[in-house]
Amino acid sequence: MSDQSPVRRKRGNATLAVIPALVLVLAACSSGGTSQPPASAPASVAASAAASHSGSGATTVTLSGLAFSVSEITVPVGSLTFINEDGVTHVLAEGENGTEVPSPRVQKVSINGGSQGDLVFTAAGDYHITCTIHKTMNMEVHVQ
Ligand SMILES: [Cu+2]
Repeated sequence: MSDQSPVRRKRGNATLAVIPALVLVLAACSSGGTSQPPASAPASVAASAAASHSGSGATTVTLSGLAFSVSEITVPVGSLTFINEDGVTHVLAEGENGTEVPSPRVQKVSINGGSQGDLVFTAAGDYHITCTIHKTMNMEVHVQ
């Protein structure tokens, strides 16, 4: 199908709106097999803006364009809030590339579009977090 279309280089905010649609198509046609990450490059830019990382415990990560606003984050033990700005549901779980680990240390959470939800980290450590619906969504949470 259309899974061969390479994700275009984005050159402005306008293009960001196109990326979700592209990723949707890619995710739907996952039979392509190639697991090249979708335009994750702009994440670093959006990251600093979208992630409030005050260190006061009030930390959030935004889900937008089928991507995490940050590729990794360091937080204290406790809840980490994810704000879903997409129009689709994201199911966040401990794992990678859409697959939850066999014995997750974190209760996965389903977050509807336009809603928010928390992952609760009860122990320090490094956690890979993925969306079980959109396997290209991956980030790392360092819990202290
Ligand atoms: Cu998702």
